[in-house]
Amino acid sequence: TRTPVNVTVTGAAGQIGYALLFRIASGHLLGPDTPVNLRLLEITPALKAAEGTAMELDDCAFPLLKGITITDDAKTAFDGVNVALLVGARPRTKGMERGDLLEANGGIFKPQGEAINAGAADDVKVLVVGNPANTNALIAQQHAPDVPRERFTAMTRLDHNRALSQLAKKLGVAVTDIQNMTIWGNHSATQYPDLFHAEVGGKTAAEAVNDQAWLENDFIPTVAKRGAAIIEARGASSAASAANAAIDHVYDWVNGTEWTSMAIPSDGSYGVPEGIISSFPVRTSGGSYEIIQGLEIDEFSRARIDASVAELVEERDAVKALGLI
Ligand code: NAX
Repeated sequence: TRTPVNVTVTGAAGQIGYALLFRIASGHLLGPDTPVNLRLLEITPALKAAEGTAMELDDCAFPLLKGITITDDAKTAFDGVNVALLVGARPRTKGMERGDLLEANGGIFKPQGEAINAGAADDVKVLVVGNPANTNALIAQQHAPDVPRERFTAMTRLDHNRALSQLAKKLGVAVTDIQNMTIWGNHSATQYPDLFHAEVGGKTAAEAVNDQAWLENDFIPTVAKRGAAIIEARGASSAASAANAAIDHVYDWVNGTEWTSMAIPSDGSYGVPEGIISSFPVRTSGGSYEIIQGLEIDEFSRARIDASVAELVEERDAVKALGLI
């Protein structure tokens, strides 16, 4: 029997947490042969709700679930952690300036980065879901100097999956008929879902669609603003689909895939300034990832990537000015 993997979920009592924990415990995060210990980190007032979720996890009698710890102490939550899913964050509320938002999140992701630095297992992998995800990941990373920097990633997999689904609908094909989808840049409205390298039936997706107006005026904004459309329709933000994307992100990172999208610390590839956490096309294998190199970037894609990267540079400069990194 294998040693259980320690998986920490922050914001465990939130709506993504509720959609995520049961899938982790049933084996969808790491596969059907890997037992897990769950660590639920919440703020003190939400501990009771987290206990309620833990009661339901017990009631599932999941064969792979070996233990549950519930805590409001980051040190306890991240002690020995192998997979850290940082979901809890401070949402933007009415009248809040960007500086306030970044500062509030700095107050969450700085101590969590420090706790990961202090206690995480050598093989720790971190996925930041809580928004602004890319910059929150950067803050946590900067406070965990002993952890290899590439272990800090942020989630653009939901955007990636949204792009697959929108394209499949447009072309009347299955999502499995599409290869090599990429989201570039920030998980925000400036993100760039790229159809010039995605492939369908031996053509690029852009060729298969053959409709630049749709690509520019329909596809890109639909993917980029899908979160707002979900809120409008559901009266609450994406939860199950976000949890599903987090599962996909970690599963593929651990188990390997030929091509997916992950926001990762830039090594300078494709003109993205080194150090910022930006989404790239990646290949994963043996628990690590590499940026897919050698793609030709035309003028249209260049401008879109540059715009999203410029936003990330601004966010980085803002958290630097606030003394958060
Ligand atoms: P909820 O408000 O339902 O849950 C958040 C939970 O985090 C709450 O239970 C809160 O008590 C907890 N929390 C706050 N501060 C904490 C701290 N310091 N330590 C531990 N827990 C803390 O939000 P939910 O809908 O679950 O969304 C969570 C985050 O995901 C938000 O920041 C949201 O913006 C972000 N999203 C990111 C997406 C992505 O693709 N990267 C998509 C979905 C989602 O919008």
